[in-house]
Amino acid sequence: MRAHATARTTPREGHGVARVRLHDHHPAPADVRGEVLAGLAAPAKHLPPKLFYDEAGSRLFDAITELPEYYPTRTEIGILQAHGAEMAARLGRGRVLIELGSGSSRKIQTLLAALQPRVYVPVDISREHLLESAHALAARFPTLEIQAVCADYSGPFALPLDPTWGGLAAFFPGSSIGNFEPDQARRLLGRIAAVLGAGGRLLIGVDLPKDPAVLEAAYDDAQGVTAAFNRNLLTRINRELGGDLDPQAFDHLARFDTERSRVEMHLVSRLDQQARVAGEVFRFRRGETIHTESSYKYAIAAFQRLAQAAGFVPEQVWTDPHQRFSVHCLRVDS
Ligand code: AVI
Repeated sequence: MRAHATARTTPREGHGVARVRLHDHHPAPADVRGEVLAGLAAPAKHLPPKLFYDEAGSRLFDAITELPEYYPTRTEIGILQAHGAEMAARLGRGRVLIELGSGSSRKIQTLLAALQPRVYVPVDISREHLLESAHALAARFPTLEIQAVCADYSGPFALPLDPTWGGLAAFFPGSSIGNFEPDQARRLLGRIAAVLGAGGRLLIGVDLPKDPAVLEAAYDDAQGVTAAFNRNLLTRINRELGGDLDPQAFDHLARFDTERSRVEMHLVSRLDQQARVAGEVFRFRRGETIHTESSYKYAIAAFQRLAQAAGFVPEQVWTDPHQRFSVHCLRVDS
């Protein structure tokens, strides 16, 4: 992240006075080439899951959240709707609400209605996505002050916070924390705690471990949308790095590793083959896999231990009636 962020208000026709201010930290573009070449050259091949989200991948992910098998999104929304008032009481109304990753508009709208914050600070790496959702919310909540921050929250980040705004609360939905390795997750939670300061609160959605058949279906749906999402990684690499990987020569695989409590997604080579990426040749044996994503599932006590190691005190946790998903309220220890 560059030292100096630029700030500007972003007027939009038809929305009256814009209440959206953009703070652009100009997040460095990912070193796609370096990460892909290193991942494909490793003895256990792997690719970084953040590469899923190009335009086509983001559209496929939106479609995943609507699938009958993919329970997390609708379950988390149900929890927010059922317990919004209690969450607002914990987090405090009329405060500053930071959202990490400006993702599902249904989730944030439910929370904004319950919390009625005085300032909303969405943080997202994609400038277009950030502004699009900020302006949509500005139209829906015309009195809300929106300070949108374009930054990569998975690394060190600072926010444009005015001390007169009072207490801070953050929202990190979708079990996105599960896509980080536990060590990285602890470090990320530690950075969030540092941004919030003593007494600040974090509301975080965390997927729970469950029957492996339910988990594996959620990541390998009958319509093949998740398989397309997984293979799109290869299409993106071909386009951006100049490659001739054949996405159809790889099978989509999702499996739950009970010991590590994580769903792993892989692309499995259907045959002995080789492909060229950015001028380098890579060989794949039949059955060899490229590990593309881990999605950790944390039991309530396990997640609370992780949060405590990062400087939080667990305050409350809400789940759905089937114990599929959890939403934790954590307070930064003083
Ligand atoms: C974004 N993230 C929390 C999703 C998950 O469930 O781990 C990504 C995903 N991968 C396949 N389906 C959804």
